[in-house]
Amino acid sequence: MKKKLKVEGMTCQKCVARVNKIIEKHEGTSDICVSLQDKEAVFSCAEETDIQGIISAINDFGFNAAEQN
Ligand SMILES: [Cu+2]
Repeated sequence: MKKKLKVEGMTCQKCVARVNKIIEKHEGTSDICVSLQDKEAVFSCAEETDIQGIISAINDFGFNAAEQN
């Protein structure tokens, strides 16, 4: 399934790469696309993907992530 997260607080491509890496590390994710301009992260995920875990991990880095439909 597709997932979209609103991610506030990214200021440059390093932030984008960081968020990308965090999502990538979580099980079941693929086709990750993080946009600085749109302030969002779109990716495919599986049943076992821990979306709340991804959100917390992103927030731990000082960004502000929230689930979006
Ligand atoms: Cu940055």
